[in-house]
Amino acid sequence: MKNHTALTKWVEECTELCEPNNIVYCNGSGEERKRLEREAIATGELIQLNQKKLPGCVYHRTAANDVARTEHLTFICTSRREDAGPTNNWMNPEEAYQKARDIFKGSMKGRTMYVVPFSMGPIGSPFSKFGVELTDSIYVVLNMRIMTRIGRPVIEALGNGEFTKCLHGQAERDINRRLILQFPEDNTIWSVGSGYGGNVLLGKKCLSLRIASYLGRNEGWLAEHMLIMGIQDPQGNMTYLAGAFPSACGKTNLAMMAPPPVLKTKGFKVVTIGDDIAWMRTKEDGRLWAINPETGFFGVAPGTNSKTNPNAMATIQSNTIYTNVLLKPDMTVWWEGGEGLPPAEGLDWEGNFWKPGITDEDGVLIPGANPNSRYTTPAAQCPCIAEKWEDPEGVPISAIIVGGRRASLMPLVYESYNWQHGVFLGATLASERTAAQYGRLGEARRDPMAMLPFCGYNMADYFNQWLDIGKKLTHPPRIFHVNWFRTDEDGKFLWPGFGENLRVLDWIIRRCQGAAGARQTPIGYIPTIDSLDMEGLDLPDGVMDRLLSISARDWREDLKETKDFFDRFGDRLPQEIWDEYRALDRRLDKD
Ligand code: O2Y
Ligand code: MN
Repeated sequence: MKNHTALTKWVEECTELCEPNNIVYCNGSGEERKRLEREAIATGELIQLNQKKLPGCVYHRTAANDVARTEHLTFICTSRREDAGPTNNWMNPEEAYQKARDIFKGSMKGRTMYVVPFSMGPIGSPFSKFGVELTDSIYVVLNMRIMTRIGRPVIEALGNGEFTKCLHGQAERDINRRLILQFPEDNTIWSVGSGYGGNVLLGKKCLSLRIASYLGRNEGWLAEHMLIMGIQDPQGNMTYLAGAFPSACGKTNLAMMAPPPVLKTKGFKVVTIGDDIAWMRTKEDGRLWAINPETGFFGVAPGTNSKTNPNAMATIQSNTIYTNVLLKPDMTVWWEGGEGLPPAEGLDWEGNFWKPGITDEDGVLIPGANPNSRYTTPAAQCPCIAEKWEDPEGVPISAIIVGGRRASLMPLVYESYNWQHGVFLGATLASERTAAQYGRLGEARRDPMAMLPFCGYNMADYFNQWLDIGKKLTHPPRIFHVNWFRTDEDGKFLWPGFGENLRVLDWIIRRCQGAAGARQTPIGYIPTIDSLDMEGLDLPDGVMDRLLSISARDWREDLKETKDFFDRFGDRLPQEIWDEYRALDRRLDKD
């Protein structure tokens, strides 16, 4: 590592700024993991869990003000504001470096700075990118070794080559002195003042989405907030799908879904390639190929149990880092919506005594686990991990699915007319906020391709990038929109979701094979009722009709919001997107 002159110089500069007492170059070995865990357990940064019941698992709590990504403190720092676009927070690079420098200055005094070389994507794959994260947090190092490929093999492959410079410091972990800064023009990330999740595991959202989307634009590929899964049909054909869903829409559950018994008996099998990020390239065969650049899952714990996600439950039984969940007296863990009944007592995510029904001074129930508590777990341990999940060539994508939480408007599933119309579906994607997110509950937030918080450049140019990629594809994936969250008058979900979603994916796959029926509507192709395999699922009469219905009046209302959103991009919005907008308007008028 010390032979890489640019790397050495940068480590020296960061050392001068942060003033750590020690520098440790990580080699990624098992020995190193054990040593770091021991050190962190000794200082209380980590708590060792019950090694009989949860071998290799540890527990961590973050500061109470540091439990989720902080979008309002996240900036794209480009020389020109318009290159970040109207949907990103922007800061001038010089100002951003100066502000962060003031917080980083001397912040690692008395601490160790770890140097973590990592690869996003299999080492040696044409898709992959290198990064080096400097951090003063053992928790971050241990998470990075699960979520990415780290250490000696990376350094050997990196040689003297390009890498993303990622500097992370916890500093005071004060929300008023926290900044998550992406400098796409410098291939650099600076994150200071946080110790949690997407803010600090810099290979994830910061590199694999914000920086990578910018690199992808310049190099002609796509970095997307998408799961990748494979579905084997009863004839034995494997079809790969990529899916963009905003945070809190169940991407991990979908990526690892267990087929319902009837479909399993028929021979359906689901395999997982990734649950959060897809890097996609066109190849000479005219198809779109994708890899998951990560090696682990950083999943939300609450709501995860052996009914909602048996594969995730099996994965997290060993070698997992649990963050901000409830700690049980037997040194195992629990969370709301988790396995079995709540324990009689425990320590909550803030370390306070907890028992079921305990309330605060205003009578509000106190949860045992933070709603955004997480597990970090190796993908290789997942029982349904795909054989090809680390294939350096990736997998060919036949269908792209986009979807959000919509109580009304959006049918269960519909298919776009073609690639350009599909890009319009992605560009107009919206999702209603849940209690776990900032903003007004139930309000639909526009979240194009689920990339709103993650696009490293102007989203108008991003739509153009999608259109350009389409021009290179002779066999483009078909693009679909799904909505698992449509409700009745009482707010109850009409569709059972989870494993039953496979019925919709089966229809999507058969559409790709030209073998499923559909009716043409103003918004796209909607399944005919008899084209979905509903065997073994007895929904009340009329429910399927409601799930597949559309209201031209509601769609016209929605078009007004789409226009307001698109107007924000001014002249930069591609003409093709306006063409699709007008074509939909016309089709709705004719209806
Ligand atoms: O709150 C955080 O820091 C994590 S956010 C996250 C983690 C894993 C996968 N996706 C997300 C997301 O917000 O999309
Ligand atoms: Mn995500």
